Amino acid sequence: MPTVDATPGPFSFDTDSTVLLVIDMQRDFLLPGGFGESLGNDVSQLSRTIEPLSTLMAAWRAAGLPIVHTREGHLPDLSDCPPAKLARGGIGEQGAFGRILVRGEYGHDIVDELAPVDGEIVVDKPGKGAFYATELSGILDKFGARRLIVTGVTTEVCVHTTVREANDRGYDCLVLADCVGSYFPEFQRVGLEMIAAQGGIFGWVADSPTVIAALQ
Ligand code: C5J
Repeated sequence: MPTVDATPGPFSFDTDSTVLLVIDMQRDFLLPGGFGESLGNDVSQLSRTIEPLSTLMAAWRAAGLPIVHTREGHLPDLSDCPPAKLARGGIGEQGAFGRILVRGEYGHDIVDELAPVDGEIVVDKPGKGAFYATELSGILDKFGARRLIVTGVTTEVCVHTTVREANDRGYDCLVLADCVGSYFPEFQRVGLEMIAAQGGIFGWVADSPTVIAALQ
């Protein structure tokens, strides 16, 4: 069984029950000119994850293992947008890459470098967590998943919300520090520490090269 040197301790995973989850690697969060940058954020803090994640995805695909992607966004009429999120503004407004976080718009889709390949599942989610109002649980059941390798953005928002709930649902989650990103370096550091604190209160943390090495 592949084993990764992780914090707070080794993380072992069966290749037939582990899914690579890629959270919200969307143009509007990652690209200069997108929604994230329009809020004053430094998108380079997120885009640094693209290269290591692309390398990991290639190794994961070469091993024949499943990848599930998520995208945060809404129906064009915004009827699925949680009211508090809608009230804060931005969602559905015209941005540089189309209507912000609306399905079908250019900015809502995944960056070119990490585009899903044929057969990979993309879960559209209206909330921060990937389980809320989505079919993710059933998809993971079909894969027989018990463990998740978690990547994507942003560390303290959609990654944290998803990993916390996944942990409650019984999945062991390994979060890859070089493949998750926050606009705020302090949130990145503390967000990762929070996952693995107290003996791994809701997960494990490692870097992607250790996972790739474990797959060899
Ligand atoms: C945010 C996300 N940060 N994918 N979304 O609004 O983390």
